[in-house]
Amino acid sequence: MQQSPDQIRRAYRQMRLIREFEERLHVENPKGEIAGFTHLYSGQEAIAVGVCENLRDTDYIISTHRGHGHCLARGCDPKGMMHEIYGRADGLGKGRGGSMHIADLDKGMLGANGIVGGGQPIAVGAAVACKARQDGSVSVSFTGDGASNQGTVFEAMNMAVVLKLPKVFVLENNGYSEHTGASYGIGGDLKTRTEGFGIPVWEADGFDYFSVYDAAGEAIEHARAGKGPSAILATATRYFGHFEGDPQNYRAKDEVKNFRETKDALKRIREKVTGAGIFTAEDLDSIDAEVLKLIDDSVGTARNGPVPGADIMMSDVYVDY
Ligand SMILES: Cc1ncc(C[n+]2csc(CCOP(=O)(O)OP(=O)(O)O)c2C)c(N)n1
Ligand SMILES: [Mg+2]
Repeated sequence: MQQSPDQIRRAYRQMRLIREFEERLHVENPKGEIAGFTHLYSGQEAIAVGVCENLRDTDYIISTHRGHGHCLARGCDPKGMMHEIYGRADGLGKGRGGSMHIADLDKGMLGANGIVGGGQPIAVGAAVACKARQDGSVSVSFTGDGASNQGTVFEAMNMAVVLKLPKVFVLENNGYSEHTGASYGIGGDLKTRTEGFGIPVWEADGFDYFSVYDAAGEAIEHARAGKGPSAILATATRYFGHFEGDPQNYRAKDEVKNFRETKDALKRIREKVTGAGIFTAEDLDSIDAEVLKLIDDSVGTARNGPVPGADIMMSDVYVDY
C-alpha cells in the first residue's frame, strides 16, 4: 500500500459511488421511468477504479455496454450520467443515448458501446493518436470475457502489436457472457491467448482494489514507456443480472450471496484500510453518507429534468463541413 491517504480516500469514494449508483438504479429501474436496457456493474468496482486511478488527464478509456462504473471511475459527473440515463436534455449526451451511450470527451471517456467488442477499433485509433502525440499517454479499453471472443478484439490486439501502440487491454472476466459461463464460452484461456499475440498480461484479483491498482500500474507503465500494448486480466463477478430484469436462473442458488459475503470489493478495501490504521470506520461511513446524498439528489433532479426537444434530437447527427 504505497498510496497516500488522499489517494486511498478518493479510490474508496469512487468505488462507493459506483456501488450506490448501481444499487439505486436497481431499485429505480422497475418503476418504468428509465428507457432502454440497463446493465449494472456492482461487484466489479475494484477493476474500474484500480485501473483509472493510474491514468492521467491525457489518457483515453473506452467502455462496454456495462459502462457506468468505467465512466464514474474516469471522473464523469454522476449527476450528468444519471440525467442521461433518464433521457434528460441536461444529461451528458443531452438525453439522446441513455445508459449504453454515455461519453465525455473532456474526460477522455470515448464512450460506452452497445456493440460487444465495438469499442476496440476506436481504442486502437485513440492509441495511434497517443503514439503520434509522443506525450506518454495511453488508450485503455475495457473488455468482458464474452467480448474477448469477438474478432474485433483479436484484430485490435494484432494491430496494437504490429504498430507497437500504447494500448492497454483490460480483460474483465465476470464469469458470464449474458447467460453463458466463461468456462464454457472461452476457447483456451484468456491469459495465454493474449500472450499469443505477444502482449504481456498482468493478472489481478478483481475484488481487490490494491491488487488491480498494482497490476494496472505495471501494465500501463509498460505501454507509456513505448514498449507496446499490455493487458490486465482481472476476475470478479456481477451482482445483478446481465440486464435489469434478468431472472438469473442460470446461476447457483446462493452464488451471488456468497460473493457478497466473502469477496465483496467494498468490504475488502474497508477491512484493509481500517486494519492498517489509515482510516477509521467512521471516516469511511461519512464518505458513504455524502455519496448516498449525492445519488439521492441526482435521482431526484433526473426524474424531474427536461426532456430533449426536437432541436436537440436533430443536432449532432450530421457534421456540417
Ligand atoms: C456484436 C454483438 N453481439 C452480441 C450482442 C449481445 N450481447 C450484449 S452483451 C453480451 C454479453 C457480453 O458479455 P461480456 O463481454 O462478458 O460482458 P458482461 O456483460 O459480462 O459485462 C452479448 C452477447 C451485442 N450487443 N453485440
Ligand atoms: Mg462477462
